[in-house]
Amino acid sequence: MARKTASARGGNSAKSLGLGAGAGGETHQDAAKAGPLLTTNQGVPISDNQNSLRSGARGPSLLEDFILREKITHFDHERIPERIVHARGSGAHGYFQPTKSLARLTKAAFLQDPKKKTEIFARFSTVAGGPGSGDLPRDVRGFAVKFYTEEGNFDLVGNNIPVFFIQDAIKFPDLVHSVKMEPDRGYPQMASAHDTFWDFVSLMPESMHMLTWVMSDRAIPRTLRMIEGFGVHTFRMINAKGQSTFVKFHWRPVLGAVSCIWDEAVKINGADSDFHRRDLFEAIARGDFPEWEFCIQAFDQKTADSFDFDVLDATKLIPEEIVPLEVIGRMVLNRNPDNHFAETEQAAFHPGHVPPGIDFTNDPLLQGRLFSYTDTQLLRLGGPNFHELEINRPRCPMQNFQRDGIKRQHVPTGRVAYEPNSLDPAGPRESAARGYRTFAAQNSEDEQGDKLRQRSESFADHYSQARLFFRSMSEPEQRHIVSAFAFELGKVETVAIRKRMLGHLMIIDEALGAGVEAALGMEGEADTITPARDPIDMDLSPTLSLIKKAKPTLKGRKVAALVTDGVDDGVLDALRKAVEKEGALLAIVAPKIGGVTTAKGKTLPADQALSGAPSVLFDAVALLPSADGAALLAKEAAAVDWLRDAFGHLKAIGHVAAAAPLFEKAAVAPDADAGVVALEKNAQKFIAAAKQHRIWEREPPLRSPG
Ligand code: HDE
Repeated sequence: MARKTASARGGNSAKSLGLGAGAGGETHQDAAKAGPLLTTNQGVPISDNQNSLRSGARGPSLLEDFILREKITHFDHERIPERIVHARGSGAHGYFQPTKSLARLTKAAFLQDPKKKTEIFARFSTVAGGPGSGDLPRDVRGFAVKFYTEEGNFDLVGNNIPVFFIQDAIKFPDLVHSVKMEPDRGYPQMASAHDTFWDFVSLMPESMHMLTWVMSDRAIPRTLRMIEGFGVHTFRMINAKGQSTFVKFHWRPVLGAVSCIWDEAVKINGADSDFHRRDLFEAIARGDFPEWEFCIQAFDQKTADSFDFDVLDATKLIPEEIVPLEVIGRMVLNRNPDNHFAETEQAAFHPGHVPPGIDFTNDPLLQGRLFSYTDTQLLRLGGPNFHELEINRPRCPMQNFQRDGIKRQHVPTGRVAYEPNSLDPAGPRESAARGYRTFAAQNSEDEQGDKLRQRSESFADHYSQARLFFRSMSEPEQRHIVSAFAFELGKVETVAIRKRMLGHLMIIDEALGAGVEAALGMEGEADTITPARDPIDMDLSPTLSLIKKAKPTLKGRKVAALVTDGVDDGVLDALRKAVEKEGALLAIVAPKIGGVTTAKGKTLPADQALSGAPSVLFDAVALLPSADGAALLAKEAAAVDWLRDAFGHLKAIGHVAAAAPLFEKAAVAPDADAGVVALEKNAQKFIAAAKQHRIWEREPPLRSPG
């Protein structure tokens, strides 16, 4: 006997129960009847988007259902191949504006007029993990910016670290294979702390400089709004007279560059693996637009020749103390993507996208990249017409005689698809005056050598700049580098690899090598390694240290107040005012998302519930429970951890006297140090401590390296 459907039986459908549409319970959900017509991709109106075509209500589905097949087929093809590196990325739109005309160095049109704004799209990424991986692994961050200039797109595809692991592009697949998940076991997904990575780099002394950076706090940024960016390679700028100047590109975050503590990063990955992406999106959505200064280090051939290193070697930087940064513009990110896939995922960057006035050097890593990026887009975006996707489309006129190819959008008219031609006099023509002209390098020896596979001797010093970086760090930063090496090497199972790495670290700096040996419990076990060239002691570069150059500020930061019923209105208001005056946000964290009732009986909504908002998500914290509330919180592990972690992560902690039971339970003294501040009388003292970002003096007794 055929069974009846619920509605046919007059059963419990929404309508029969008198419920409004969308209230649930119906067999056919339709929340609203109004709105534009739902159609297939062919524009055919759809009558039912809930039930596939069946032979009888409980019968087999029919192959004939072209609506079902189209919908599922499209769904099955929703993913495109992920980027082999930098797969996890977050993007934003914005603009670039020069601070002055740079005509003396370059003819690039977008750098001539300080009044002119150029549209840009930026994408920040991690390198090793897949698109769904967490935001806080220890990893390099990609910093790619597409400038839609009036003379074509300029892609500056850089990183948040100014040097790279390898000197020659031919090693890149090996480097990436070594850091990605090990092929037999499929893990780790986004971590360098495993044997294959350290095996490879320990056999690759040129990676030592970059390794000291990756083991530094730079590799665990607090937010994407607070990272520096670097073009890495030496590029050229070419002016209207055809003169070339070498340049290194830098991005400097206006909010300052800030990093996490490693334990904090580990916990953020669990508490909110989208922490960076969410932070960027929310900041832009609330009008708190991230901004960077665009800077260059400009220098001539003579200066380049005076260095102890080669400017074509991407494992080297030029200390700012030798060639200072010149601010040439600013970038503001002021618009979130409308669609993550269409924009951030489909964005196709390429270091070879340069307008007239910007040119390359012979850096062998850069030269290899010039090949790779088009090739990768052909695969990812399915053919040669990826430049027609909205996010990649130049905003200036684009016209040529290239034709056809898969997924062509543009419909060219006319019979002429070649040049020179006389049949289409109005068609596009080359221009010797305005067209891109490659700089004819004057140093002809470099350009006319024998064919050979050989690296220049000038690339042979692998340790001096690693030493420069380590020794230029502040004491806490040095401690963190030692800890990071110890953590990573501690995860390496093969003892010989650990010993080999220790050998390199000893050459970089004996204190570094000995510190890591001690932290691993491997004193005296470093291999003896003989460098190809002995390192030299360069003059220290304090500007390499994030802590030394950090300015006290709370701007753009997030402070959390943990409140309970009975929270003191006066203390909370004073705190809120003080925090907002600094350009920071105050988030209310309460035991329940429904909020609390203040001492004066006001309803205070919560921004987040305690269980979902551990203190790792905030830059500074305040504990404002009532006496009853504190007694309850002292029994909540999440509240005790909140305080303990904030203390362990060296954050400023404000509190009221009533919070005492919680402090006792967390074993934190309410006057432990200058960063633990009573709020009742003095919100300003707390603000001053929070502006330091971390209370560094607190760390040594709390945490030993390793
Ligand atoms: Fe990349 N890199 N890379 N890279 N890279 C890619 O291009 C490659 C290198 C960087 O947000 C890929 O579209 C080679 C240095 C960023 O979409 C690929 C070599 C630097 C991004 C590729 C390098 C970078 C990429 C993967 C050695 C810092 C993300 C997907 C010669 C200056 C861009 C893609 C985005 C992406 C190749 C080395 C930065 C495969 C062969 C050095 C920020 O083409």
